[in-house]
Amino acid sequence: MADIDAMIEQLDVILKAAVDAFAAAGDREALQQLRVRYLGKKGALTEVLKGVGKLSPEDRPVIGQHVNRTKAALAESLEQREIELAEKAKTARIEAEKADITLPGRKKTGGALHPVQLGLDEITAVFAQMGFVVAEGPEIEDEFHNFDALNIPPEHPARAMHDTFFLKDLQTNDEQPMLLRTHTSPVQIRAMKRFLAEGGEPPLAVVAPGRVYRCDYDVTHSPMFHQVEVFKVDRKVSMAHLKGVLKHFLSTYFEKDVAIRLRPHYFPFTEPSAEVDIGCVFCAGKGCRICKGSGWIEVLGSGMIHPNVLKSVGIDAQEFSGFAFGLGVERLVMLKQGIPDLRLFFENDVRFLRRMGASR
Ligand code: 2NL
Repeated sequence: MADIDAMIEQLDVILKAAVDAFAAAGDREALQQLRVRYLGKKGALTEVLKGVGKLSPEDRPVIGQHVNRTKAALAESLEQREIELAEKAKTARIEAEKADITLPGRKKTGGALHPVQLGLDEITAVFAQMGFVVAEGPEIEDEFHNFDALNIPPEHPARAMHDTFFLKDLQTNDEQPMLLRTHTSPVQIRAMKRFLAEGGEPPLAVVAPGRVYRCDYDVTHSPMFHQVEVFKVDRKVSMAHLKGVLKHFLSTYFEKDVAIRLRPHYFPFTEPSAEVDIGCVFCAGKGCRICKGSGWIEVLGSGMIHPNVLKSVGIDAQEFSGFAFGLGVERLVMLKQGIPDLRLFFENDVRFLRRMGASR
């Protein structure tokens, strides 16, 4: 005969061990395994029930009651722990997803225009406001538009001086060498030709901004830089018109009344030609390191369009005349913004670009 007291004690031991194990279970999976171990078909309680057959008939209902009570206690304890663990998991999830709403926001850094692009736009706008039509053209050019039409014949020393990048694998049908334009003058030539082809008659006033290329690279030269060229053709256009436009442009761009002077010079495409100086914007003409003590700073080249240039596009040089000038954008931006070194424009140091660029 099995001992009923021993069985009751065994049930108590199982209950106590189970309650301890439930408390130690760290998550739902662990608890599920314990449920199988204690309450499952092959669990600890089932094991005890197997011994019931060995009891006397009068003891059997007694132990049955005990087993049922233990089972209920186990289920109760298990359910309690399940609730606890669910609560714990929820708290952990909230903790993990917690956002610190007191943190400062991340500032978005917007883009900015490159200072050279900004200068190009500003300069172009001054002329556009005066009524000059904005024209653009190809950066890959032929010798006719870059040189011949500008009174620079094949053996002219100015060709060599332009340090041209030739594209030897790119030739037009008539075997003209192709090149990267060395100035924006070909845009002007194309603009004049198109205007006349469309039946236009002077006056014609054009501003041509854009990238140009010269095989030249040192402290003051970059192989790619920017130019703005301007011309006006009409009857009776004179140096006086040139000087008036220059004075208005330079005073507007530098945002003050700048003095200007014209010095005789030579360009193949203008006659007469003049280099243009402004009164030094750093020392107001007193003489400083920037203007090398002269009080003047050279800013651009200009002149009256050479009759050969007018002829090359089919304009009667007896009836019409024109002024033209060209300027380097990098140089003008450096003077206006006090930028000491050309290379800063091309290094793309983001600190320089943020400081000098214009946010849009
Ligand atoms: C300089 C000098 C210059 C021109 C450009 C020009 C254009 C045509 C006809 C005649 Cl279509 N001239 N352009 C004239 C004089 C000077 O540029 O040193 N630029 C940076």
